[in-house]
Amino acid sequence: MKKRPLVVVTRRLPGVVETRMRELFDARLNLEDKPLSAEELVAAVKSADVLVPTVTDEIDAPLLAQAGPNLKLIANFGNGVDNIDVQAALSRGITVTNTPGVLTEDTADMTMALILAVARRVAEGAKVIPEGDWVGWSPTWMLGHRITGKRLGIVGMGRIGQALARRARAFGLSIHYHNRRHVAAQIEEELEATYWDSLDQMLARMDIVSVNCPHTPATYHLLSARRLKLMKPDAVIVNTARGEIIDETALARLIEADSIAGAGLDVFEHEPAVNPRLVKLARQGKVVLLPHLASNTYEGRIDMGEKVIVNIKTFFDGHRPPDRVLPSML
Ligand code: 8YV
Repeated sequence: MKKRPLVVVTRRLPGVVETRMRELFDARLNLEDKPLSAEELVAAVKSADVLVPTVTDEIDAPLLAQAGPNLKLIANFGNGVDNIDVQAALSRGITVTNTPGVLTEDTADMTMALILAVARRVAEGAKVIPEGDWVGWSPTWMLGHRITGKRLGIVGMGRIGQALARRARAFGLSIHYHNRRHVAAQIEEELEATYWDSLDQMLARMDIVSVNCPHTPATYHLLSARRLKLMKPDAVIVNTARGEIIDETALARLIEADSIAGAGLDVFEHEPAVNPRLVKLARQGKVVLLPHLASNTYEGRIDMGEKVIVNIKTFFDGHRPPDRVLPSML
């Protein structure tokens, strides 16, 4: 009988996914859900045939240098692979896969929720009654901003950017985007989307900016202090991609100075640590902070697990796994 691959999973996954993994593989699960220590990660890469990490595991080149000869596949439980030094893995003959597609709609929903939360003061308003502070309706109290008729600038028009654009159109926003290249003409037409070759020029004209590109060396601090300063003082920015794409300190400074009106952030540069200046701004109601929730649905997590299983299974059956991460994607 063919030996079952030893699969080390770094975090607790939904029950049905873990059960299926046990049926198919020699699965080493993390039932306590305690992130692996540096030593435990080294032990995992030394012994495993497959490592299943998540965004909370840093799979860098020094760690991969200690990998045993059996490690042939890193099947990431997640879409973004910025937690993995993919080049280092590929150069050691290790295949890397991710879980694209199944998080798209959930992430776009949460991005829209953040846009509404910031513009219409949802988070701030939701605290008033539980805290016993409501004295009654007043015509000028707690006003937000209308989003219908405003301009949304999407930075990164991949699957999630496009799913956001579809939702935003239903809310009456006009769609603008900056991307490495144009999306297909048919999609551009359907979304009535305006392509901006220059990110700088787009930023200067948008009412709402949404970050939806992957974090790669090329997008680190893409929203730099200089670029953030180009935004209109009444504009807001939301980020459900990766914290590292925005210079968080510069963003906090510009919101404090009323040079940007607000922000809705689901991701942070140094998760789970969050810049105290942003926390203070959240208390003041200028920003809405969510703890990396954008893809958190029961359905999404099971779909992600299914993808991980299919990637491992096809790989060990001698086929090309469907979600290989290729150097051209980085
Ligand atoms: C996941 C994400 O929760 O998939 C991604 O890239 O950012 C998240 O939605 C996380 O990555 C799981 O590893």
